[in-house]
Amino acid sequence: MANVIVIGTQWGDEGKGKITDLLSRSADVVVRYQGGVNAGHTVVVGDDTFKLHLIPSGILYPETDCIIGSGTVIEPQTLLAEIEQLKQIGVKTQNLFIAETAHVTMPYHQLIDRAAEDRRAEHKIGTTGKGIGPTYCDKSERVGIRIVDLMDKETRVKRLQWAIEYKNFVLERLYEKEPLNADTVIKQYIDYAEQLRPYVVDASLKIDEAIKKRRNILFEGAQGTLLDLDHGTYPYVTSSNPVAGGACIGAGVGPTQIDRIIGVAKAYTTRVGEGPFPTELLDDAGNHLGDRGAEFGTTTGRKRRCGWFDGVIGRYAVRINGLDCLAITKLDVLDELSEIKVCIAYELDGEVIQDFPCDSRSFGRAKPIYETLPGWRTSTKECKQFADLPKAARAYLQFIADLLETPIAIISIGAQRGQTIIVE
Ligand code: 2SA
Ligand code: MG
Repeated sequence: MANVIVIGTQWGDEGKGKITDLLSRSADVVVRYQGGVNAGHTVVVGDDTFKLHLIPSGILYPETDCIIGSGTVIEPQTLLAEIEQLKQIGVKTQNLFIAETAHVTMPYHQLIDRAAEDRRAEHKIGTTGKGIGPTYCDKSERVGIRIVDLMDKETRVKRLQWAIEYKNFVLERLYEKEPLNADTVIKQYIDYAEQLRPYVVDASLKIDEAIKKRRNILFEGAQGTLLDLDHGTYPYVTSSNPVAGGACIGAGVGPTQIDRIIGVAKAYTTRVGEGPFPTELLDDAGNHLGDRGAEFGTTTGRKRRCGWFDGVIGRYAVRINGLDCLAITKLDVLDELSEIKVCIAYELDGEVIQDFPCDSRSFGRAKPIYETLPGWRTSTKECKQFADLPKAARAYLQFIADLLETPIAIISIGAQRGQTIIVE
């Protein structure tokens, strides 16, 4: 297994939770390296469904260390609720660790996130409203509160006081919103800090210790390649780096420590929030994918937009992340279709292009060029190995692998742990 990064190749919600859960079995350490409570992983174990936002799904394995790394942003109330939810079902959290250098999402971040979206009106991004962008903004502006700041009993009250005063100014003057009561927020965050204290570590050091002991480390990306701040469909992106390179920065490890990078792709495409989506289906076919795939956001419950698999995006994800192999999820959602389309190139202003256009305006004008493949119209849900899949399903997967010039290593055909095919 060695040190592996798992990332989303599309706009998030590719089913990374299930794939990381699977790989967590062979991992000794699982690390989240970016994002915050905007992420949502659904893991199904038997009759139990877990919805996790910050805690890596590896937490379900008691021997696995789970680290929330420096590049993440931590909203303490949600994190503590997740810890509580796990405790109630008997999952211990003594294997959870939080980076002291991670930034903290404060109540003003959520207020500003929503107020800014309102102010942007038709230019809105469609954020999750969880305060992610404003938390990362403060990090860049160097006015953020880090976990380590909350741990320091001598200075934290002053530090919080100053930050809240500063943000109250922004809330009142810029957004005409009510200011926050500093005392209430400080009291609340000191309480959170003391509850989180047992989990706080120097995360990069902890990961380095694991590397030196040759333990297997799994770096778990949240969101997806096209939501990357630098390489996604800017401005309709999140404020962190979900791409594989983000793992090194967010976890605090050097690139030489990474052995393998796995890209997770849905057998079709979904997107939540605003922004262009060339293969989007606004007809019955799109509704069919949404219904069969239960395409609603884990965090906000928003309906996801659905469309065909986009090979241009797929090839881009292979390049940007340096993918070694693919995990294709939700293949079973296509089971009833008589025909399935795959986008193999775009037509942009009369020209055929193979490469993803980095500029959102060009991307917005790109028209998909499709190859139509036959469907299989049988259930794949019970298949145990690649050879069990219907011929047309195998051909569909091979078509994607050829198009992306990347082998498929894992296929998922349902939410249960057992509904997974490892390609030999
Ligand atoms: P933000 O809140 O600043 O990160 O939003 C910016 C854009 O990033 C998108 N985004 C996501 N897209 C898909 N899944 C995400 N996570 C949740 C999930 C989403 C949910 O796993 O299901 O529950 O709605 C996620 N997080 C951020 C967002 O839609 C904006 O386009
Ligand atoms: Mg998700």
